[in-house]
Order: sequence, then C-alpha cells, then structure tokens
Amino acid sequence: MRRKLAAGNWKMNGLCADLAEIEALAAAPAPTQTDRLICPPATLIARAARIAPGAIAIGGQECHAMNAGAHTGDISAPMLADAGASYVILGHSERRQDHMESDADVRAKARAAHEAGLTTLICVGETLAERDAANTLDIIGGQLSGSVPDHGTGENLVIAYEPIWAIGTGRTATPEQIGEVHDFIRARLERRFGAGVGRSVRLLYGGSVKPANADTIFAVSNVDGALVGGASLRAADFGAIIAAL
Ligand code: G2H
Repeated sequence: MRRKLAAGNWKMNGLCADLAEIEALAAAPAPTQTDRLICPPATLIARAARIAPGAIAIGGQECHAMNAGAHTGDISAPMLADAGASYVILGHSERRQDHMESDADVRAKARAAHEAGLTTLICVGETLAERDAANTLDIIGGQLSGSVPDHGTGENLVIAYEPIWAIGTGRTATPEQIGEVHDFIRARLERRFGAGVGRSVRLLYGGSVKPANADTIFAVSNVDGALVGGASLRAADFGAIIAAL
C-alpha cells in the first residue's frame, strides 16, 4: 500500500515571512495516509526544516551532481541534507528549459541525491506539440529511461508527471490523459525494476492542481498525490488539496 504524497513546489517564491504558511500547515489536522512536503527556495530550507520535523518534510528544488567544489551559485545534495531536507525535485521542466538540463544531467544529480540519503522527485512531461503529434508516451518513456538512475526504490524515488502545457496555465490534463500516462509510467517502472519496486514508487500528477480539481485528479488510477506549484503557497489552498487526497 503506497502512502500518498502532497508536495508543494514554491519555485522562486517565498521570503522569511512566508514560513508562517508552513506553520499553519503543520497546525492543521495531520492526515494519516498522506505525507506532506514543502520545497521552498534554498534560502528557507534550514529554517523550514525546523518548523515541524516529522510532520512537514522539506525538500530542495534542485541539486548539483557533484558533492562540493568550484561551482559558483550551485547547491549540492549533501548540503540540502545538511540543511534538513529529505527530498529534492529534479528535472522539473522549468530547469530542463531554463538551464538546459538533459536527462543525463538529471540522472547524475539523482545519483548524488540518493548517495546523500535524499528521496528524488523526478519530473517528466511532454510539450503541447509533442502531445499533438501523438508522441506523449515515447517522450515520457525516453525521459524515464534517461533520467531515472538504476538503483531506484520505493523509498528513494518518486515520479511526477507534469504535462508542460498544464503548468501554471490553469489547464489541467483530463482524467483520461492523466490515467493513460500514469499507467504507462507504472508499467515501465515494473518492467525496469521488477513488480515489487515498480509498484511501490509513488506517482504524482502536477500542473495547475487546485482545490477545485484535486478530487477529480486523485480519483485517477496510479495517482498517489500531487506536485503543486501556485496553490501550495498558501496553507489554506494546499490544506484543501491535501484533504482531498
Ligand atoms: C507544475 C506545478 C508544480 P503549478 O510546475 O511543479 O506548478 O501547480 O503552478 O502548475
């Protein structure tokens, strides 16, 4: 039985005052079957991790493939762990697009993150042009083979399916579109890692998830939770999404 996961991706949003939203989330009734995760900007990780350890997990939004060295402006997986993070988002489409991250980059970062004891939340997703050309499953399959390292387990790996055309646009994929891709990802993981591991990896949907559409999305097969951007910034909205899980 997979636990549910509600993951908030604050992206480049959040100042010290916004830590109050994590406090408010921690004060809300704790769902028994659901893990709650906030990935704030790196500047807030250490403080966020001290708010409610055990109740609200904290994650980074990115890490370098090397553990240390001359890489100005970068942050390593051991640094994230040292600051109190237990997860890291990798391969988000905004990173793939803005920082030219390839599948091989994501895989190398994931390896470093696993060595540091972090759970990786690896993102995959197609563009609108790829969907319109009926290439969605090929694209997702390629990203999975290229980005996910060989030693994935139910504990160190979470996959987030985020159709790029649904991110921050207010457009969500239909339940049928989500179900088709999530079932495909599950089958691919089972084939690669065996049924035991393949069935234990949690699959999240991301892309304009909101309180108003959470129920519909969470009813889809093989959806174990959500990676939420804009609607995770306020505890009231994120709490409502968590309650729907
Ligand atoms: C997709 C998602 C979180 P939003 O990027 O990763 O953001 O919910 O704002 O579409």
